[in-house]
Amino acid sequence: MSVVISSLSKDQEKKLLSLFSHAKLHLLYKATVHGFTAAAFHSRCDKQGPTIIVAYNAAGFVFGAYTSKDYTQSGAGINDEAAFLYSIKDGENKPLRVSGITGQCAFTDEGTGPNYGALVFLHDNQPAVQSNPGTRFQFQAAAMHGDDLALTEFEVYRVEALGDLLVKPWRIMQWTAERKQELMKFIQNYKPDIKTVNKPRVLLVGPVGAGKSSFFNSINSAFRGNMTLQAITGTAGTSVTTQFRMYTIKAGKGGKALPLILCDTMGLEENANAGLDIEDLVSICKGHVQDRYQFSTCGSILEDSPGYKKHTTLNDRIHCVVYVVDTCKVSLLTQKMLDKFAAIRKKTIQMGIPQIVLMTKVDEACPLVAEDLKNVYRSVYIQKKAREISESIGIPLSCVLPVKNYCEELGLDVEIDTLLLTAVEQMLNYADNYFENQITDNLDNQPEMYRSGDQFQNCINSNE
Ligand SMILES: Nc1nc2c(ncn2[C@@H]2O[C@H](COP(=O)(O)OP(=O)(O)OP(=O)(O)O)[C@@H](O)[C@H]2O)c(=O)[nH]1
Ligand SMILES: [Mg+2]
Repeated sequence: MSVVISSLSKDQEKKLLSLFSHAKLHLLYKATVHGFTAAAFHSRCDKQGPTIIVAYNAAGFVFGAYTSKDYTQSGAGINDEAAFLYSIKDGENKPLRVSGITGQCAFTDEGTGPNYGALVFLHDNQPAVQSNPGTRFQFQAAAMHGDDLALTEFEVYRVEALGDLLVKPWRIMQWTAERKQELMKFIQNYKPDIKTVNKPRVLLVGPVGAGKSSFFNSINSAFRGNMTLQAITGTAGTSVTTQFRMYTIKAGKGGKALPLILCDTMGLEENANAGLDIEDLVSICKGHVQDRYQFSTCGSILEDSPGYKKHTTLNDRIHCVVYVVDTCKVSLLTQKMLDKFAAIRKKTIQMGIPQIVLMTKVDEACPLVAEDLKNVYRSVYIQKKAREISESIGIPLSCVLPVKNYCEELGLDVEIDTLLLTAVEQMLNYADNYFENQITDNLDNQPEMYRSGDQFQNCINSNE
């Protein structure tokens, strides 16, 4: 099968792409190969989503039409505010871009060649265009196509958005200093619903280099008010973190410890005997592994191993598991790694622990987010990655939280903090769900478990 090659020069393609914010072109149809007929056009271009027509003439013009809508041969006039006609002429830097006349439809979706009123392509199933400036689109014929209506080539490309911004963010955030303060207050004043737990324990699990240790450092920095590097971070072939660490965070230097323990682990590796061991992870979740336990590649922690805690209470257990994943690598997760996630998920579900996904490095993943972190919930690319990871790990999209860790900054940033603290808020909310389940399970046996006088106690009393 021969490969169909685009007739666009590098310069023409660059100019064409400059009409979009971040897009990729996929050639669908080329008339000199597939035929200058409406039928050939429809067989390859119908129901392809956003497309752009690229017509060439001997006068050196490359011109055509973009629509964000499907061609379906419905016979109807199609309204499309995003549609435009354009022209690129050799020697001119900026493409001509013509929007539709307000209130008029962009094209007639019929079985003929694409009919934009002012430009009708493949007119009479010929390598020709009919030009009627003023019908739906207004332009100077000489500027659009140099009055040369015979086509030397005619192509249609699918336009795939790479990193466009959604008009409406898929999650609403307030990026203000007040919101950051509100989140800090919520975290500082948080109290588990259950008496027997002092501080919820949140476990960070994920592939090597995903940003687990950096997340702790970032939260620590946000509360300390300056950059901290308590956990060692960086890149190496294997996990930089080799010890199990349980970190407490202080509200300011010398301040009170927050009601939260972030547990950092060695990175996951896809090979069976490398990286964090699943049996170790189960022991951690059950509270048997003590702070600073040195992970071993020779085997999992045993009852008589140093650092093994035999007798545990609910307080020692993990109350929320956070899968930390690098956004740039979401599509690159191998089946072996996904299988590891699935095995961990199965164990944590059995233990009834809530789970969420932290998608780190959103700044590296999308240039629009690197430019402005407030774009994180407007970036089509980040949304796509969040959906992808939600599906591949099997965790609802509502439990996927994109973040940017501190890695090169010298000072704090309200927007970075807001995103990070929102993730912690969610972790505490999910830990609460775990406690609520414990309370329900123990309702008849241990009523003294509840924190008296709080909202939850009132709720239980009113149901009695
Ligand atoms: N740009 C960017 N870099 C990040 C982000 N988070 C982490 N990094 C960088 O990614 C690298 C790895 O981060 P770590 O926090 O050490 O990753 P880890 O998951 O603890 O890795 P192991 O302990 O080796 O398993 C470091 O160089 C960090 O600076 C982020 O959100 N954005
Ligand atoms: Mg680490």
